[in-house]
Amino acid sequence: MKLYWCPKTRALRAAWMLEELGVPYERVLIDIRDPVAKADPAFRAVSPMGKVPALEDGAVRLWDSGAICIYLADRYPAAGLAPAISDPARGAYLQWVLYTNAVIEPAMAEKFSNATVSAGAHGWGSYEAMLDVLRQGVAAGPWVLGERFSAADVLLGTSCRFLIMFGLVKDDPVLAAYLARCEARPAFQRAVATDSL
Ligand SMILES: N[C@@H](CCC(=O)N[C@@H](CS)C(=O)NCC(=O)O)C(=O)O
Repeated sequence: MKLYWCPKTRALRAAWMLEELGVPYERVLIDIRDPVAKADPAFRAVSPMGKVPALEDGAVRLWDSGAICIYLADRYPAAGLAPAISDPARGAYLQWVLYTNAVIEPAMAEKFSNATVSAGAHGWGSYEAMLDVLRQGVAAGPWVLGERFSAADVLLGTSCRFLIMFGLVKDDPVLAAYLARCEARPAFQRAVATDSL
């Protein structure tokens, strides 16, 4: 597998996921701030919008952090990072594994841009609703599915990291404690240790 990545980006999600799985992969650095690097044809064949992370696994090509985490969890079921399709926990898993890119990300964009939103019409509701539901989801812990760590935590954990790092969330004991649990995982630490040029 080839992971197209760039430090200090959403590619951290895919790197953490791969470290959790402990499977071999090759990293291909794409400096997304460099238009020449971004135009690399091999990269654009995997990531048509020129975004990282992107993953190539044989004939499979994916270029969204959520899709990559879902794909990898299902591709390596022995690691237990996704409940099986027949498992009742699959419902909650799907809900949360999609929450980052379907709800948190657009809500963060709303906040950053001071956009006026219609909570009923916009799919993510509102920034405040997004945070309330996220807090409810991770409060009991240790993970969003309870005792079971999953790919959903890779996405939610990195989202909490970005929310806190960008200063959108301050003095939030629930989210801070959840992030601390994520940061204590050796796979997370390996991914962060290599998240530089
Ligand atoms: N929905 C995508 C978003 C990916 C994305 O926007 N990545 C940023 C870096 S964090 C990027 O590659 N930006 C470069 C660009 O758009 O030019 C995902 O979750 O992977």
